[in-house]
Amino acid sequence: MTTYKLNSLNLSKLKDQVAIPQYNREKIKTGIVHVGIGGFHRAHQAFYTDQLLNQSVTDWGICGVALLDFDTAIYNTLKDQNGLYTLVVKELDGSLTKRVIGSIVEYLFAPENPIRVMEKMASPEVRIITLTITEGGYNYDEATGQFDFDNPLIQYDLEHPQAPKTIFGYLTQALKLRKDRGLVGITIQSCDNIQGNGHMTKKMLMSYVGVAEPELAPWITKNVSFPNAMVDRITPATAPIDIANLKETSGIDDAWPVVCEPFIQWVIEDDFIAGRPPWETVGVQFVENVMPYEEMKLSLLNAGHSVLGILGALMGYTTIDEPANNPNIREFLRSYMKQEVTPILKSLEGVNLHKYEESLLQRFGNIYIKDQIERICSESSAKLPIFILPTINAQLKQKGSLKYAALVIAAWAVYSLGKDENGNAINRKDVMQNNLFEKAVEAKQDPSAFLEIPSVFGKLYQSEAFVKAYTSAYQNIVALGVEKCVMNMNNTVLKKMK
Ligand code: CS2
Repeated sequence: MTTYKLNSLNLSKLKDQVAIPQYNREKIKTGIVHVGIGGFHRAHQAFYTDQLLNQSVTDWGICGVALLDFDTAIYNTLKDQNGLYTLVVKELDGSLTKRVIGSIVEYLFAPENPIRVMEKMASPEVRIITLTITEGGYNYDEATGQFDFDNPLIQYDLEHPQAPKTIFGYLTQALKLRKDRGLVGITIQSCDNIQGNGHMTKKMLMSYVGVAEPELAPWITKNVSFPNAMVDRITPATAPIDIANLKETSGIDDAWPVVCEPFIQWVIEDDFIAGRPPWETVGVQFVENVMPYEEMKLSLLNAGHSVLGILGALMGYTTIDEPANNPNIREFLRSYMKQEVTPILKSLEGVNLHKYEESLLQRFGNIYIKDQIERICSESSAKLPIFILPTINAQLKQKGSLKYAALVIAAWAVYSLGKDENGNAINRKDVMQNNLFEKAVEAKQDPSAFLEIPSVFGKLYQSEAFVKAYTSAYQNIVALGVEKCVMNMNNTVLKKMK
């Protein structure tokens, strides 16, 4: 099979192999600036938008911004491929559905030219700035509930407003330009896994603006909207084999295709001050209040991932389907969902929580996705306060069940020592890694020491009920190993049911 390098020039040559954009990309105007062009954005928002552009919509193309030095590789790839990439959906039966996505019509590398990025955000045709900057990117301090001004990058941005490093520096200067030029307002839309992600974005940005450009604050309040949204599509990191397979089976030489599951969902509050694309025509749900959807997704799907990831890593597994298809771990996760999570969720019209849980277990168990446990466990110090802590706090309030969540946190303490149960090193990636390791070492003498990280656990260490459940789980894991512990808990439930 002839192989073609993926770029605009070769696009039409690929049309017999794969679905390609049906629109003239040169005619598409940029209406959205998106910050953070990792796999998730390219499997989700860029895919929805590509479908939209196929329907003859022309003014909602995306300008993808790579914000961090670390993003050089993806930026260079997109530049090389004129913004094109292949989305490979791994279906439940193992077949692959491939499609070249064309909705990223421009791309910028912020460290190379910060002013261009601000100018783009401030250009009149841009009406939405969307973000996937990860949970940690919001600079929220769990301990104080406030914006973390001690972060050296924030200090840097305050001193270098024209060449910032964080999203807050960029947004502030771009909004200032819009105000000074008398332009219309704009929507800033988070696509990250955070409860109330729009509220969080607004709160954090306003804190920064309050110090950096206080006179801008009233303009933002009046002219910028921050809709909350729930986003969903499991998107593992692209593996070398995915790249090789694509070349072999379709003749597409794509340096960075994106692989993902078939499921996709985006639920958004319809609060776009300067207009929005008709995304509802391609399956996006617009609702008045997205909070219950977010809560459901974060505390069941994302938390479910962390449960499987942390327990799985300790057991020596490498991909999420492995613990998900281990009957003991699967049963444990099911119990966590049923006994600790769903009882605290608000009911949602048209959503059957039981079915939602079962569909998650099926998605996690998809053997073709091969979602990396390493990806799931990365940056847990930013994830667990969002995915699991609210469940624990709600259960504490109503003096309800805690033991499943406590076991997961205890497993995380053991995980943070860096070795699995077979003595093999665990590849960890977390900005707080050293701190976590130190506390994990202390926990060997006194398990509760691990809970004394206020920026992660808040005041949890003061809760007698939690500390008790957690300490007992910790001791059991050390004595018996994860699987036996989990089996014991599952058996207790079975006995009670009899
Ligand atoms: C995962 C998410 O990062 C994580 O821990 O749970 O990336 C998850 O795959 C997505 O939110 C799915 O929508």
